[in-house]
Amino acid sequence: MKKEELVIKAFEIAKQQYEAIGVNVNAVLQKFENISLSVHCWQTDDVSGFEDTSGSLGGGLAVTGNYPGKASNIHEMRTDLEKVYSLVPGKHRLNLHAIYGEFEGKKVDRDEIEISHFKGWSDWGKQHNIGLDFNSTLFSHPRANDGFTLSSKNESDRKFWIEHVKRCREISAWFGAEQGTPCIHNTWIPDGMKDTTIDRYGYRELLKASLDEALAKKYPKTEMKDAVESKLFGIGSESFVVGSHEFYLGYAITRDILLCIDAGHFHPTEVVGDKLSSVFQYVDELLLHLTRGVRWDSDHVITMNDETVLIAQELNRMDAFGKVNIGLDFFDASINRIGAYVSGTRSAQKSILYALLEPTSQLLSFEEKGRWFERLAMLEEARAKPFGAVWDYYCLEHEVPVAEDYISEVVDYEDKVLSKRV
Ligand code: RNT
Ligand code: ZN
Repeated sequence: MKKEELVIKAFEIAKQQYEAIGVNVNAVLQKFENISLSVHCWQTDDVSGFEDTSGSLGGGLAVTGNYPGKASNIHEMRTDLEKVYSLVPGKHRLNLHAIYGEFEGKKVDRDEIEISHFKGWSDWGKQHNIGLDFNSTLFSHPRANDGFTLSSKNESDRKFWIEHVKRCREISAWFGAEQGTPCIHNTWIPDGMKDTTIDRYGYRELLKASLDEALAKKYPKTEMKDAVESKLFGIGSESFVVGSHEFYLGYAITRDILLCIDAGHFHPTEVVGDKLSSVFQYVDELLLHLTRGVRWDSDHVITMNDETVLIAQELNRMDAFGKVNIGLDFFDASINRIGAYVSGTRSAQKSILYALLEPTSQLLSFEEKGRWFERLAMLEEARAKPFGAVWDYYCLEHEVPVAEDYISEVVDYEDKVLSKRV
């Protein structure tokens, strides 16, 4: 039997098996079709950016490995991203950072960036029908070297970073208007201290004031939406992080903006999937950064692990996919970067599809009747249903490689394109 026929046949059988437990596969696939991921641009070049500086990655961020083939200019980056999108089913977005503007070799400081530096990205987005999201870049800069940006006690530095965020929000709103889809603008700052900090309150007070100033200008939600991203600790900020979860949860609620939850930004024993139903009691919309922490916030390539699956299951159980913007945030320079992207993005998608195929109403009915054994058994049996057959069919329908077939395509791209780079 031809491979295609096999995929279709397996899908038809899978559909019946899911129907037997009350899951309508066609309805699931329709829902899945509308879920876009915002693919982060920074896995192409290890978060280097295209500024005219020789500065290194800062803010406690670390990319390990030096696998050959890293993108070193916008052209290479776009070529790589186009390859990634071609190997992933569905319609997805691109998440940019401010350091990825087209500065044409000129020194453009962070408080000088303008819409014109991002015109090329907007054109590219339109050309490929890819919606754009944006991030202020508050790291890898001399004015962030002392570990503080928006919460800096150095007034000139603090003002500098406020100006940066203001400009990034303006660029975001412009992106959103140009693309006809709201641009999510995320703010993450590295601010914090390595050792016991005395004035925790003072720094947080400064952060609040800075954000209020930077976010004072209101843009229509059809153009841009603000998100703030918390963190537990970073390299060099082990004892104190100004932008903690409590800080931003309160900030997002009181300012009616989005909270960004990065799956790697909590204690390793905390279950991030459990947080969503709490946060949604008070916050209307979320930004997620899907990533995989290994023992710490290591930003390993996403796999279909328990955490990613639980996040997806919770979104499905709350029917909250319409209230969440799903971004990816991993960077691994020790393996083929395009392979990292494709594998990680597909694993995020697989986790979501798997969650959508859950027999939720049956599980809920067991739960509400106090039938704990039945709930447990059903959850376990649902794991063994032919989810892979549905995924393969979805890939076939979207004309992207089915199952492991993308591996050879990545290797081929490495031979033809990546290995030629100096
Ligand atoms: C850092 C945050 C942040 C960055 C990107 C590059 O810990 O996760 O989202 O990874 O902005
Ligand atoms: Zn993040």
